[in-house]
Amino acid sequence: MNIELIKGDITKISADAIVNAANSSLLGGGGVDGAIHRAGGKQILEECIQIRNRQGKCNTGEAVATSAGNLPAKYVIHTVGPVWNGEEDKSSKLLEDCYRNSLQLAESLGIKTIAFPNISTGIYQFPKELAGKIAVETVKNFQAETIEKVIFVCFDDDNEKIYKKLLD
Ligand code: AR6
Repeated sequence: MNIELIKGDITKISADAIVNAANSSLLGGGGVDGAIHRAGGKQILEECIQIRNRQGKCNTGEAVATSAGNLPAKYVIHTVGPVWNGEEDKSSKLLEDCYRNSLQLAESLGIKTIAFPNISTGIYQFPKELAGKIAVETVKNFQAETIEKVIFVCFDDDNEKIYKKLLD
């Protein structure tokens, strides 16, 4: 599995799947979630509503998939990161679940390339260094069968620096 770092906007990435840092409601929000729904159009929200009608809310650490509407990607994988509350062990495990469950769902869809934002490190205030370490370790430990490339998309300078160091 190749691991790549890109600085920029995940809505512009033409991977098979991009991951959304959503919330449990799956109905959109700010940050990368807002950007994905704005750029992808109403198709994504409609599919999120169907998922909610089927299974209820999406719990923290879990992942669900929709198509990607007007985005260059084929799928959006929506995962819900933990809100940082200082409970390091519990939050770290939930963040690890986000990455692992997203990768597993991608594999079940036969996906070859997947792009992740830095889940939980914006509005949810997870410490960026720790989040980066968890993201990179979880991806490296994943036994991939269909996935050939994972792209970490860093939007802010801090995360770009952290991921450069982690991936060196
Ligand atoms: N492309 C890539 N990364 C981005 C983009 C973008 N267009 N925009 C922001 N980021 P956040 P969270 C980065 O706040 O912390 C929403 O309201 C950003 O710099 O989007 O998981 C949801 O609905 C940061 O590094 O997500 C939830 O309620 C990273 O994406 C809540 O925010 C994550 O920041 C989730 O909070």
